[in-house]
Order: sequence, then C-alpha cells, then structure tokens
Amino acid sequence: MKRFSSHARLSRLTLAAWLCGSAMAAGAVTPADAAKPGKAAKSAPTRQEAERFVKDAEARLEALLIKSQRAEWVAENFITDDTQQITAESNEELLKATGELALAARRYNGLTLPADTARKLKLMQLTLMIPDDQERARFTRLATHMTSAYGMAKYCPPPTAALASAAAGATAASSPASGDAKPACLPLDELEKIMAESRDPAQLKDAWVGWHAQSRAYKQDYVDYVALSNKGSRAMGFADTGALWRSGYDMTPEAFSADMARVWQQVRPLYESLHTYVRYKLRQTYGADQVPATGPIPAHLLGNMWSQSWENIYPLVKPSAKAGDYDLSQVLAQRGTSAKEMVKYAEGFYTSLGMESLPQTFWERSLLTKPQDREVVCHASAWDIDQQQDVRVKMCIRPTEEDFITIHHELGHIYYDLAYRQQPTLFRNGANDGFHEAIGDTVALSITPDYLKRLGLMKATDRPGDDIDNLLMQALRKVAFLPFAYKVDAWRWQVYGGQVQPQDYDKVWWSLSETYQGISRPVPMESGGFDAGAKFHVAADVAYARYFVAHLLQFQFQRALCREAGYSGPLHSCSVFGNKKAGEKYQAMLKLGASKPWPEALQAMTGEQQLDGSAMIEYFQPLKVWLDQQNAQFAKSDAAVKR
Ligand code: X8Z
Ligand code: ZN
Repeated sequence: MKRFSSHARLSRLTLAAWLCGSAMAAGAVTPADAAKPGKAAKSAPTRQEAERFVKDAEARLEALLIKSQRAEWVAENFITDDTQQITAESNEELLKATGELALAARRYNGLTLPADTARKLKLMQLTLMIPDDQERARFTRLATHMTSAYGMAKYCPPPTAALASAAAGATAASSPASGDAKPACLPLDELEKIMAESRDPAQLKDAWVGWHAQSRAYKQDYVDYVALSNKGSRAMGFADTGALWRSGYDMTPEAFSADMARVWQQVRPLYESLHTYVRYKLRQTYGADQVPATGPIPAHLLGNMWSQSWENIYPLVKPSAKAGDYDLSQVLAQRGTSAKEMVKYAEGFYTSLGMESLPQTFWERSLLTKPQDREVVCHASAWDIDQQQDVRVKMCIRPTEEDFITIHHELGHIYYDLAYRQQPTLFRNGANDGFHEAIGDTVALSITPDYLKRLGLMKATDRPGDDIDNLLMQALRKVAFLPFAYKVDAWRWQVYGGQVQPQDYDKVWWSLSETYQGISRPVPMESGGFDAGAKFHVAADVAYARYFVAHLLQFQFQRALCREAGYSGPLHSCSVFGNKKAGEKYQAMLKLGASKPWPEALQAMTGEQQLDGSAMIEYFQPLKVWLDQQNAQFAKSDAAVKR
C-alpha cells in the first residue's frame, strides 16, 4: 500500500495487517481450529512450533503484501472500475490471510518465547478478522470505493456561485464532459489553491462548502464500513476498531488516550497564544462582521481546506511591514524548478547525512506530477513495493514551499523503508506509525534560512525575516496542526466506539472542532452532511493520531540530532545538514524498524522514553513570549476602544 508511511501504516486494515498479508502457512491451524485452541492441536504448543509458524507466516505475508501493493499502486495511479476491482480483490486476499494468521497466532499466547518471536506474534494479532467471505469482500470494496470517490470528487459551482468564473477557467480535464452544457468543475487541488490564495471571503466560503458537500455521496458507505470494521476488530478481541488502532503503541488503548491528552495539555497554551493572535489579525483583515473578537474562528479563513495548518495566511498575520519578504515558493516557481529537481533537493539532504542515493527505479517508477489525461489519487504518499529496493513516491508536485517540505516528509518514509529492509518482514515498519510520519518532518525542520543559502535558494541579499518571522511561519504549520490531528481521531474513536451515531457525525465533528481547534463551520450544518469525510484520511480510513504523535516526536528527534551534532544554539536555528554524526544516530534508529517497543527506539536516539511536548515548547519559546506580548497589547487597545 502506499504508505503515507510505509503504507503498511496508511493501512486501513491496520498497522500489522498491511505488514502481514499472507495466506495460511502449510500445516498451520485453520481459523476455525484456532478459535477453539483446546481442540486445535493434539499437543501443547512449543517454542519450536511457534518459531516455525512465525517464519512461514512472514514468507507468505511478504508475498501477499507485495501483490497487494502493486495492485494498489496501479489503482491509485489509474482510477478505473477495473483497477478498483483488482485492488479490492488483492486486499481481500490479504485481509483473509492476516485474519487467519492472527487467529492462529493466538495459540502461542502465554508461551515463554524469545522476545522477537513474542513481539512478532503480538504484532500479527493487531488486525481485523472478517471470516465471512461476503462481508470481507464488501469491506474491501467499500474501502477502495471511498478512496477513489475522494480522489475523483469535484465541485461544479452553479452559475451564481462565487467560484463560477474560476471554474469556467479550469482545465477541460476537470470537467465532467467537455463540449456540453454541464458546468465546469474544480478538483481538490484547484480548490485548495483557492483556499490558500484567495482573500475574498465569499470565494473562500464557496470553495469550502463546495468541497465539504462532496463527501455526502459516500457517507452511507462509511457507515457500513465502520460496522464491518468493528465486527472484524471485535472478532480479534478488541472493543472496536478505535481500540485496535490505539493498541498499536506498545501500551493499552487507555494508556495511549491518556498520553495524547497529557501531551496536548502540555502544548495547549502555545496553541492558545497562536490562536488569539491569529484571530486578532484576521479580524483586522476581514473585519468584525467576519471574525468575532472572542470564540472560534470561521474555518474558511485559515488558508487551508481543513484548517489543519495555517501557513498560507502568513502574509495576513506576519509580524509587521518589517518582516522579511523572502518567498521560497516564488523562487522555486520563477526558476521553473521541476518536480524531479524538488525531489533531488530532498534526496540531497538525506545523502548529506550519509544515507544512500535513491535507487534508479525510484526515478523510473514514481509519479511526481499530476497527469492531465486520467484520474489519480493526488494525496502525497510513499510506497515500499517490494520491501527491498522498489520504493516510490506518488505526489502531484508543484514548485511551492509547501511541496518542498512535503517531499522531505515523503522521503522520510522512503529512507525508513530502506533502512529497515534487513529486518524480517514483521519488523519492516516504523517503531510506531508516528515515528514513520516524524522522520521526514524532522529533516524538514533543518530547512533553515542558512540551509537555503547553502543550496543557493536564498541569496545573501534576500530579506529572510528574523527569528520571530520564521518561528511564526513554523508555528502556523506545526502548532496549528496539533488540535486538528487530535480532533480527527478523537472523532473517529467515538464513531468506532459507537458513542456517535451517523445522524450526529457533523454535530460531534464541529463540537470537537470548536473545543480543540477553536474553529467554526462557515455556514450552518445540514442534515446528511459528512464533513469529516471531506478529509482524505477519513475517506481512506487512515488513522490520524500518528500525525499528532509525529508532530511532537519530530521536535524530540531534532533536539537529539542537534545535540549529537554538537550544536548548542537555539533549537529553532539548528540545521543538521551535512552532519554525518547526527546522520549515524538517526540511521541507527531507522534500522531498528519495529523490532523493539517504540520507547526503546526513542531512548536509544534521544535518551527519553516518552512522548513529550518540552522539545516543541523549547523550539517555540521565543515566539510564545512574543505572542503573549502582542496579545496583551491587542487586549489593551481593544479595551481603550471600548472606553
Ligand atoms: O497525509 C500526509 C502526508 C502523507 S503521510 C502527505 N500528511 C497529513 C495530511 O496531509 O493531512 C502530512 C501531514 C498531515
Ligand atoms: Zn507521511
């Protein structure tokens, strides 16, 4: 699968499941037998039998995983009925096998085993088990259908809509049929561009509402999918699929929820300072009738379709006219930087740390630009097709700063894949899914003004802005993201847990949006809505807590790498570009893959054993002081106006 991570992680079947495709090992226990362990085998299980079971399982998993990866790669690169059917079938085969193996693995629970074998058996059981053939087939078809429906969705504004003229200018390929009377349509990437660049609230609202209406079409599919998924999780002894997801962190699901809540409380004051500041600035831009003085910010004004990161409104909130005017997007566009060159920049960072060059097949097989002649899933992803050398990226790259950062993120997945390829199949994965997401983001934290100068992307005469400018930009990306990431799975855990019924999906989504992000829906909710489904990871059923974890871990990793490099200045100015010592430290952790519980991998790299917001807080400390000063001044001037 693609992985947003090693797609093992992007997995809708769950972490271990993607890792664990495979048919039954010869002589292995059948699911029916395994469900009745007492009768399954005549003799008690032994260590030797367990080891042989794991070895056979890994061989078969590997073969099935590769097959399903290839099918899925084709399906996402050429969305057609046939490719959807083929990928659904291969995922079905994989799911059948992972379910059977998970059940069979139970036989060895409680046996004293070598640590590696015990860990593999445990990972194997972190999966869904859907024994009924028809239900399993329906489940994988729903999954494939929702992913493609998301990939192909378009908003076709009516003639009176604010975006009608923008749509008329859209490419013919985006329209349902050229040459007839149907309205022109806007695909997601064009709507995202409007969200990022337009400063017209009517246009922004139209793009927002237009996109969020698309997911209604697959709401019922999602409801059915959730029911089948829960059934599959319960068959493996989990309370529901949310609990299964939370069990992927080497601790109980309850302990993981509590950990997320703990760290969120640590960083919440930083988010609140940013939110207050941004609301004030947006009120100055859009006026008091659009932005309230207190309470939530309307979601369409934050420069992003999901309000998940806010860097696109930097020009509206930048500290002052004195702020630097350097714009990496402009530089990349003006130079006509090609997609391949964008990837080369990112590869150059990893090789500067002592990592290998990307294999030739990466360049031959990746999809780096959006094809004009067919439907593809454009959401960026990294793929580990054969768990050896055949790694690929699928991304519709444009020469922008955002994509410059995203390609560093994607190569983080790829370099993790390459680093752990010597591990056995079941350990070819991240220490947890948040690790996988954090690897490239950590590297991207080293894209400092000094680094851009070294690359020649910034000239000595450019005005790059000072620390506060850069930190504010970074906070719009990283700090703004935290409550969004928290919310997505807080919502899904409740959906999977049955605390939220389909008729209340939007109500709860917006209640969480208000509580955590402090944002509001631009227009009132309508019945039948499915706003959560307008986010890729909900439509494709990719767990999202990974990104919350990653956004904290990356600062922990960066602090450790900078220490290793002997750096002692402020954390936000550190770039480990070219530092082989830091690179070795990083590579040592990457090589471990999933072979050890993640706190051990973290400890080896950072000396810390738990998720912790202190590195992020340290990174943003000067900004926090500045934001609080600004907010205090705003409050004073508001009070003066009121008097
Ligand atoms: O999905 C992604 C990556 C692939 S793993 C492009 N990200 C999340 C998102 O876009 O919502 C990266 C950050 C969050
Ligand atoms: Zn990712």
